[in-house]
Amino acid sequence: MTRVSPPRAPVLLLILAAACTVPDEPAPVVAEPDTAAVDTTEAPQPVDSMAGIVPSDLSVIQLDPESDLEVWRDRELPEDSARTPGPVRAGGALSFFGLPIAHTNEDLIAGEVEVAFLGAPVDMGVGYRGAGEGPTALRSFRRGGGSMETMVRWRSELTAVDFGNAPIDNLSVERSMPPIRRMVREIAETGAIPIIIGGDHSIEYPNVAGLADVYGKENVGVIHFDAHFDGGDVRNGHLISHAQPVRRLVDDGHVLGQNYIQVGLRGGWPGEDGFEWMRENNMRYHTMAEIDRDGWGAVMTRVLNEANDGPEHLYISFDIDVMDPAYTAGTGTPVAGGLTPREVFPLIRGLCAENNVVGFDLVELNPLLDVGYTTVLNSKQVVDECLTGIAMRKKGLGGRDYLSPLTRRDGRR
Ligand SMILES: [Mn+2]
Repeated sequence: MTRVSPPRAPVLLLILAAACTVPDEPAPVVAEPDTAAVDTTEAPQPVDSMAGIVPSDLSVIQLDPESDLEVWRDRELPEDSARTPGPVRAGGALSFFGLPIAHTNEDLIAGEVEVAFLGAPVDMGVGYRGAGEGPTALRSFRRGGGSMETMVRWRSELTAVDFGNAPIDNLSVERSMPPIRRMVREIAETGAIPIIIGGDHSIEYPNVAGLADVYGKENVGVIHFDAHFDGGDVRNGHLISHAQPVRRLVDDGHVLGQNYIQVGLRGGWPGEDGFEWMRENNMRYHTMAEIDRDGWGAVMTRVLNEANDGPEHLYISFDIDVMDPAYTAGTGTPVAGGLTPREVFPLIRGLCAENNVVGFDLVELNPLLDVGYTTVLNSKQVVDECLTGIAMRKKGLGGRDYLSPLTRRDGRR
């Protein structure tokens, strides 16, 4: 095909003419404004503090209403209609724990899948790049999945798959929420447990809302591990970010406040307003101050008992920054003075062993900041412990204190 070139000669002539101009004419004199001539009879104009910074009629640039906003409508799915539905072996492709890959909910159903991993690579909600790389970093662990403590190997007990990533909008946290919610709902509708790997904490909102779509509003309780309370109010017009999922879930009625349990809060946020909002909504929380005063054992027992005292379905949201930065440098908003792996792992295992866990997320893992790979390692282990707990429950070994007789000292007798 012949491309027709636009005529260029007049443009070249103009450039040449400009370059050949001899600057011998005097510069035009700019008249000084005559202050005496200002018309003072004119009505005073309203003060606009943003004048000169942004045009007052375009302070927010809207999305193009003519464009197709359903960017997530179609995931890239295999078009092989002859393929028999069911999970496909990863065959060396990176997948969570090297698990088989499922593309469609038909695959989940045909494979009688019990646990489906979903990557949700959102990092606009933290305002800093890197958390979006969390799913890829965790997929770099192709093995794992054993527990000396319980002698339960969840990979043998549970049918688990990697369901791929949610198709998010890399330019908008708001528009990334619906596809995640839809995919979580798709997984839960088959009866499988979604394990969502973030991504920043904004994804907790579509995760829990998607489960509430399936199990009913107020029918899911949440245990939220985090250094931060994430119940932030509207900010610059934004109703969702990694600081706001709890506010959204409670305000939108997906979770009843009394069924929302926070663990590990510390540092400077929230102030009095945030704590008063949590109290108004009858939320339960366990700060690091409480843990320091009463000891981890006592608080861990409280959390386990409170998890039993709620709806039939339990969701766990695990922000890796609940752990001390000594173990988790690779996260966007670290706060000193957090939990240790020794405190976290048995509690996660016990919660998942004792309760009907219908979903779990691991968020705020930022591998780009992960000095020494420790955050990826600890993130992987948190997920591992939950799956061990789920497998224990399936085997009837449920119990917060269960240890294999082989691992206990008295087991030698
Ligand atoms: Mn968080």
